Amino acid sequence: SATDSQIYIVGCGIAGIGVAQKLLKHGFHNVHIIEATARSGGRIRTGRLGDNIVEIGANWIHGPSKENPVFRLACEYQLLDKESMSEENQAIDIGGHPLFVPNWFTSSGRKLGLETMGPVVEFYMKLLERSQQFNDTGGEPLPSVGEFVKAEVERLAPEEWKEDQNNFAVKMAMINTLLKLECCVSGTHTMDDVGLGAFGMYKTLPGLDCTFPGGYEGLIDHMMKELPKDIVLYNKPVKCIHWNYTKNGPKTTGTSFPVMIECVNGETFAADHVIVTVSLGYLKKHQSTFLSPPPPLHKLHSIQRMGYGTNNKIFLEFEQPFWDEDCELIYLIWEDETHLSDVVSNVKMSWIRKLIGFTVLKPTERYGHVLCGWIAGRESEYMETLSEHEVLHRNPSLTPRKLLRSQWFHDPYSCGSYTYVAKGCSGSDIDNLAEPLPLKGSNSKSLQVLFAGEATHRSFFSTVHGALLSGWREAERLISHYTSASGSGGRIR
Ligand code: 6YU
Repeated sequence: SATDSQIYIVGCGIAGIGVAQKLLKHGFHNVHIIEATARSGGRIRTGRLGDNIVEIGANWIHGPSKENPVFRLACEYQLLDKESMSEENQAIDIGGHPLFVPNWFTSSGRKLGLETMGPVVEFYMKLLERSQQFNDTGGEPLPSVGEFVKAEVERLAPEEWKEDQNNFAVKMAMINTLLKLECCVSGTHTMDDVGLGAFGMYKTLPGLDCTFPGGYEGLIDHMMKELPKDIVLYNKPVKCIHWNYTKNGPKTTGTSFPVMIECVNGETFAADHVIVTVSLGYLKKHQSTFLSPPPPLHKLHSIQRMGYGTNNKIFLEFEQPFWDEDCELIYLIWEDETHLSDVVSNVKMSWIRKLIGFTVLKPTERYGHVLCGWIAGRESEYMETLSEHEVLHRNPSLTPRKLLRSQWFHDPYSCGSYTYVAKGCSGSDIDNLAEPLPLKGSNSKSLQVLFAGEATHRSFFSTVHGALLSGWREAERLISHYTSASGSGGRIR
């Protein structure tokens, strides 16, 4: 029967776990997850810095409210604090922009006053909001968010800013920091690579972003406890998925499976359906070998065109804070950067200039004085290649006692951080990523390879809830395939 189908899920991140959860609930029992590494969770990863837990990967529940399945699960498992679960917190709707209390520091260590910064942030936020509005209207004036924002700053910067040349330079440097921050949010090298027309495709949910006091990985642990103990085959990187596979056809072994999974260690697994949840970065890097035969051209082109970049964190622990007690976000401004740009001209020499600043880990009673630095793009990828000592040394004015940084670009199974909609891309590229192989075919031969994962969600790409929903979506696709295929022998419990 249908529930006897051999199903393999490639990747044990939250998308893969979500697929398994739903399929098992519907009575499928031959379900396995093949995972390249020794752990579950993928880009959800909680680490340690001294006695503290820190998030190496995903940080927040974006939009923690009823509609968010990650929020619902986290509540069910009792992983959040009271405040995050309150109706009041769920109702706060600020379009995905957390209201952090900021401090502004220049690269020479000068602390800037709110009266200088406030109007600049307000001015910039309006431009960013306008950048998101072309998705509904079309007719965007420029190809990328970066080009649009920079052109509008040049065009609209208030006259009174220009009258005070000194402050004008600082204000332009501030816009650069805000653009670099947007690179971190979008997971891109430069906002010039992020498509203006599709920028508004990303949807936010109500609720003020919250964290997991005990670590994001607690969510994964709870979800894994609900799955059979031996469902995951760890340490088995998949090398190639052979679909439309005929070699083990009726004449050889009696049973024929349309898909054969080949692992790096030579092991093979025969399957009726495979759900691929590896990152878009991994698909890009291995596009010519991961699927055999290769996917149709429109799918391949979308894999190539869509954006996938790097956002890294650098955690620093200090004896004493240099920031205000109520400060939640420290911005760093490079005063001499008066030309509008979010990239560094000499990456090796000046990669540190891409660092936007730090979020402050709260509550202080738990964390002590720990900052989380944010850095995106190729500057961030270069930072990964340096030793911890070299990373620290680049910043002689700061003297932390401990350091820990993420290295997502060089992680061989993430190959970067998350997806963005690149210049020239649209929602149909995401649909192409999500399209199963083959789409049509005789019933037993369709839906051989399905695709889930963060990159395949049209409005919540780049998030944990997007990844989870994409996993559920592909499980549902298989379930309804069998439910509607009357006569093919399938009945779902
Ligand atoms: C969120 C947040 N957050 C920060 C950082 C990162 C990410 N995200 P997985 O990769 O998890 O799983 C795949 C598995 O497959 C994995 O285990 C592999 O080992 C395995 N695999 C690979 N190859 C294999 C092979 N060959 N064989 C076998 N197995 C293989 N999301 O909600 N809140 O705060 C952040 C953040 C530094 C790196 C994040 C955040 C993204 C999530 O972590 C990510 O989407 C999911 O975990 C992915 O799950 P998955 O299962 O799909 O893949 C306007 C506008 C702009 C749009 N962007 C704005 C939104 C902001 C997004 N922000 C994120 C920010 C942070 C800080």
